[in-house]
Parts: sequence; C-alpha cells; structure tokens
Amino acid sequence: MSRPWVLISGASSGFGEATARLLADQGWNLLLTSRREERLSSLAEACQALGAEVHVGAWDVRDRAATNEGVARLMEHAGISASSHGEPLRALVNNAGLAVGKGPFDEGLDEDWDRMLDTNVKGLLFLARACVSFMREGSRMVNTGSIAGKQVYPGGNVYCASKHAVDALSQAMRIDLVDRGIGVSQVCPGAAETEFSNVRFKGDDQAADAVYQGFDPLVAQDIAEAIEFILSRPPHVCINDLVIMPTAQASAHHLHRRPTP
Ligand code: NDP
Ligand code: 8X3
Repeated sequence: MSRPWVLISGASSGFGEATARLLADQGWNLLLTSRREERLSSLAEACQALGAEVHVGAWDVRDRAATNEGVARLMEHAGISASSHGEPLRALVNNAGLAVGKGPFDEGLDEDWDRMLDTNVKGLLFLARACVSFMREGSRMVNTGSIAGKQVYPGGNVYCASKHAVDALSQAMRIDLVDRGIGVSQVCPGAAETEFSNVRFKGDDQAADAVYQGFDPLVAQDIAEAIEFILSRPPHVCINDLVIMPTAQASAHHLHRRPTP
C-alpha cells in the first residue's frame, strides 16, 4: 500500500517539526510548509532518510493568494488532485501559529494583534479551505489550539482570543465536514518548551527561558505523539479534542514550580 500524504504547517520548528519526523518514521509522505525555507529543506532531507517522499513550500499563511498557490503546487508535486480518483490528502496538521507580546490589552500594539489574529485565525482558515478540496472520506484535520483557547490568563488577551477562535472553528469545521466523512480534531497543549516563548518575547531569550524554569514543561515530541495517535485511530473514531498539560500545570492559572535552592 502507498504511504498516505499529510500536509503540516509550522513545520520549521517545535510541534510541526517533531510531527514531521515522527510521521515520516511511521510511514507517511510529507508536504511541509512554513516561512523559513532552509529549515524545511534540511528537515525534508532528514525525513527522506526515514523513507518518506517529501515536498516543501515556503509561504506566509497570512497571505491568502500565496496559501492557495502554495497548496496547489504541493498537491501537484504529490500527484494529488481534487477529483475523486487517486490518492487524496489524507491529513492536514494545521499548526502554524504564534503569540506576540504579553501584557494588558490597553498597552497592546496593533502590529502584534494583527500578527496573532491574521496567523492563528485567518491563516488557519485559509489553509484549511485550500486543503479541503483535496481531502476525501477518511481524511482528517488536526488543528493546534491551546489551553489558551480554553481559559484566559493575565496578559494573554488577544492570543487567548485567537485560540478561543481556533476552538470554535474546530467545532464548526467538524460540523461542516461531517457529511463528507472528514474528521476534525483539536490538540490543546499547555506550556511546551519550543521557540514559542522566544517569539512571544521578541528574542528576549532570558524572558523565554524563565517561562519554563522550576518545572518540567511539555516538549515537542509529546505533542507529535498525540497527533500521531489521532491520525492512527481507525476510520470510525475521531478524537475531537485533546487537552495536554505538563503534570506540574493544573490549569492556565496553576503552575507548581520547584522552590529555587
Ligand atoms: P514554534 O515557534 O516552535 O513554531 C511555530 C511554527 O509556526 C514555526 O514553524 C513557524 O515557522 C510557523 N509560523 C508562524 N507564523 C507563520 C506564518 N505567518 N506563516 C507560516 N508559518 C508560520 O512554536 P510551537 O511549535 O510551540 O507552536 C506551534 C503551534 O502550537 C502554534 O499554533 C502555537 O500557538 C501552539 N501552541 C504552543 C504552545 C507552547 O507552549 N509552545 C502551547 C499551545 C499551543 P516560520 O517562522 O518558519 O514561518
Ligand atoms: C501556549 C500556551 O499557556 O502560553 O499556547 O498560552 S500558553
């Protein structure tokens, strides 16, 4: 049997990169996207060494036309057509996203709000819409939400709103796609040490490191394994929603840090 195709966004780092490596190892072929092309190319080489056919495309998911063109190009490389014949796109891991800044909303910057809302909400929608016509009965979509899409915390305002939108859209997409036999899942991680906080604090690595001090955060592999679990369920099973937290984090508001010696 031929290897199924998955498209992963946000594949240059963190959850997306770990998911690409794991799925390549588990027998998938990969379509990888993010903005940083060099990273995608070296990841592609590593995944090809695991036996996967891999195609990469670099674009910004905030750009609707670039997203439509990029998806069409990747599908062409993979030999996936929108017709009901041949291999479909078996899965979309709709994962690209970011937080920018943390503080009271009335001190928020327009540019930061635009980046979060345009990437996390509209970018997720653009990519999902572009991919759905290449999916068929049995295909699956996994959206990366967050604990920030379930609870709101101080300074999280616009990022939390964007992830609450992902929570709503994941439910709505599941309803809209149910009669086409396409399952929609959401994965909602708590604190995970990736490049997320380096981006949020705009390159202030000390501030980013401080987020994860005194407890064991999730790592990208934890989320990759959850996504692989979702994608490997039998066709009649859809994992709708998975909230995954570090054991030391009981909620967005309860984090147990070890006392400093
Ligand atoms: P990383 O910063 O490590 O990865 C983010 C990925 O998103 C990168 O590959 C980045 O690629 C891509 N990306 C960001 N903006 C764009 C854009 N405009 N166009 C295309 N790609 C983009 O963070 P994570 O792996 O942690 O984050 C992945 C997802 O998980 C995000 O949606 C995040 O909100 C969510 N999340 C993260 C948590 C955490 O604690 N780490 C917890 C809960 C959810 P590039 O820069 O090359 O474009
Ligand atoms: C990332 C996790 O708690 O920083 O979505 O919002 S959190």
